[in-house]
Amino acid sequence: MRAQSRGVGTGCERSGLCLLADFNNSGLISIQDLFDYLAARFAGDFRPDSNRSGAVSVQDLFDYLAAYFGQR
Ligand SMILES: [Ca+2]
Repeated sequence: MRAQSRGVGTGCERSGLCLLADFNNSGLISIQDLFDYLAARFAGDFRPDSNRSGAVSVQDLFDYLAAYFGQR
């Protein structure tokens, strides 16, 4: 699915215009986004804070999966 992202490094993740499921800001939602999300999560990165609560919890994983499978 084509996302509304403008690509890596464009700052769309800060503007809120990116789709949550397009974790790597490639402009596409693919299985690589899921892998990148999980890799970041297990690396202790802050980006998997899908619901922007300020902490990474299991709810973030559920929220990301809902976005991923909902293509949003
Ligand atoms: Ca992507």
